Amino acid sequence: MQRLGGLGLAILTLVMVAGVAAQQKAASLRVDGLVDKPGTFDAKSFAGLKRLTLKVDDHGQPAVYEGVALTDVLALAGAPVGDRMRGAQLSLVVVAKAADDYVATYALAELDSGFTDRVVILADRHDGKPLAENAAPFQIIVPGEKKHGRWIRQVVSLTVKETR
Ligand SMILES: Nc1nc2c(c(=O)[nH]1)N[C@H]1C(S)=C(S)[C@@H](COP(=O)(O)O)O[C@H]1N2
Ligand SMILES: [Mo]
Repeated sequence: MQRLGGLGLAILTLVMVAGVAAQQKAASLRVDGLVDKPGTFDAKSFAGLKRLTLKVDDHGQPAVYEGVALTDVLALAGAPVGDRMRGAQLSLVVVAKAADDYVATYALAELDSGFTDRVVILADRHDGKPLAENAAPFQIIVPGEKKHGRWIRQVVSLTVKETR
């Protein structure tokens, strides 16, 4: 009986370790496509990026989202942002895909601080807490839009693509 209990505890521990590993695996974001340094990034990769706080309207309620600028994440992967955002780069789009295969797209130019003051963020916190399970590990927040269809939850990848 006691041996069985020990075995049970061992299995439970294994399951928990596997669960944590799966969560850590899920907490990463693939950035690829037309970028110089495609890769898989996680919270640690973003540690050096400037943290931003956005106060937005969420279904008529004030909400606070915290994270990093989406362009900073794209820059980590060598996407053509900042000074490189001109001419031919204006035909590029960012395709964000979620764990449930939901997809939203953004023109690279509409994310760029040279074109707009609107800052789109990759959020990891909401109202001072980690994102809810159906949004974690990352949700894109686009301030100033009447519909929130592009507030894509559980983002797993960002792919820079050509539209020409
Ligand atoms: N991953 C994922 N993100 C998503 C969606 C979805 O189906 N899957 N729906 C979008 C749509 S259409 C809207 S209006 C908002 C709704 O978010 P809410 O349910 O948190 O209000 O999430 C957006 N983000
Ligand atoms: Mo929606």
